Amino acid sequence: MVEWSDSERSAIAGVWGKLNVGDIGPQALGRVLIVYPWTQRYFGTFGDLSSAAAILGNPKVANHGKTVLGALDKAVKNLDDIKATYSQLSQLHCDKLNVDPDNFRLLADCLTIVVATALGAGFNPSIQATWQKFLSVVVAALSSRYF
Ligand code: HEG
Repeated sequence: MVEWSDSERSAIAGVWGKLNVGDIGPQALGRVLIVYPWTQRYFGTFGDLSSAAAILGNPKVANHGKTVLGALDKAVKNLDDIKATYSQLSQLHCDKLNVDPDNFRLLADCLTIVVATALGAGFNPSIQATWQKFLSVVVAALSSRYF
């Protein structure tokens, strides 16, 4: 069972409050598809992913990036029960979408880089530590159906 201190709770709420889902989501998913090109295999219906520019200009990537990041709002609002919050989403990725769960970690890492770029000096090491703890719990929850 994950424990969150008051300062961790406020750090997560603080980072989340500064993020623009419509901006950060597309950038994070775009980065995953560019940096780890094998992840493109899951998005065969998304059209042109043939270059970094194509990926970053692809409206389906942008939309899905918003969907993914939007889903993190549920985790932020249910910090004490992230596993149950994502049980259906984990089932979907495992049983229907057949997404390799290693990719959740890759997305989390790209998201952290995008968040660090957006927040600059405000994203100090202790905020980063808490943010990454939060994403680790999200990744574990999304992976729970697989194990
Ligand atoms: Mg997933 C669908 C959330 C990582 C591939 N993802 C979805 C949906 C949500 C979501 C909310 C829509 C579900 C629905 O239609 O009911 N995804 C989500 C989160 C994270 C994640 C929160 C990690 C933080 N997803 C992820 C990764 C991949 C992936 C790493 C593949 C590399 N997701 C994927 C695909 C779909 C979804 C292929 C279906 C997309 C579509 O066809 O529209």
